[in-house]
Amino acid sequence: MNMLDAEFVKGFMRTAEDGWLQGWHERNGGNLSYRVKPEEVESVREELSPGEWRPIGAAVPRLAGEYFLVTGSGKYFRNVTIKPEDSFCLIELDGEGENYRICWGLVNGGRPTSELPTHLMNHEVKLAAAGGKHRVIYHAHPANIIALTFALPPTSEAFTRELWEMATECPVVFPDGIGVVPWMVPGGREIAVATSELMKEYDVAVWAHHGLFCSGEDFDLTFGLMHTVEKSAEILVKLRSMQPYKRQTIRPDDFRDLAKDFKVELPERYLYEKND
Ligand code: 2HA
Ligand code: ZN
Repeated sequence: MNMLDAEFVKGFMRTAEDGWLQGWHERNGGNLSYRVKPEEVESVREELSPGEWRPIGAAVPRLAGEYFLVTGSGKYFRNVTIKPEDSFCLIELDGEGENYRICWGLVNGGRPTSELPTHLMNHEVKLAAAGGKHRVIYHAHPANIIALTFALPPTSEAFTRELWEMATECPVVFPDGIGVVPWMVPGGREIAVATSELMKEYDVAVWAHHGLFCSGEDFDLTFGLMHTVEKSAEILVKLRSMQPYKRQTIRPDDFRDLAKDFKVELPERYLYEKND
């Protein structure tokens, strides 16, 4: 099958396009990866022509032999549907999970995203932590959540509780809450380790003054998670732009009622008493 006709490739491109249309991907901002299913790899096998092995920059032994679709370093989400072969690639990992090779795409040269270590370390954590169901890691630069990293305490408790309060669906969509990585230099192993540690507990991690990482089972769920978090952040920014206080809000006991009816577990550490 032609790569661009494969459903998993179409889903990848639509996600990138949707993120672009949301305004989350200025210039080359953001990156996306998808852990390809074995039968999906087989369906495009005749399209693949493996290149040279290159170091990942991190060791991900549990992902040995896996294939990933990933956006290219320096490439624009804007161009993913316009020139797909130039904008992303399919990579294969070696038997140690230390090297990758490009099997399709990036026809004009280049490398997978600069955040490849974070993507792969997150995939490795999720393979263990979420019963192997998570396949998508998505990084974007949504303006409202970034704005909040200058205003809220950089803690999981503050971000989770404030965003839960802004939209009733939030605790149902991300009941485990949100992790927060303090400002760090992006693109390397250190931020990858910090993010993947948080991904053991959360499906969402904020990078202070930078953006957001989301993990999910498929493109719809992962994009939907990013969208829900950013929408909630937008409401909080709007509220704080109107007035510094909340006249009324969703209270801890309201969340407990919600948890019962929607059959989700909401950790008590987010349901602390406060005055706004
Ligand atoms: O430019 O978003 O974090 C891609 C990025 C780096
Ligand atoms: Zn970024």
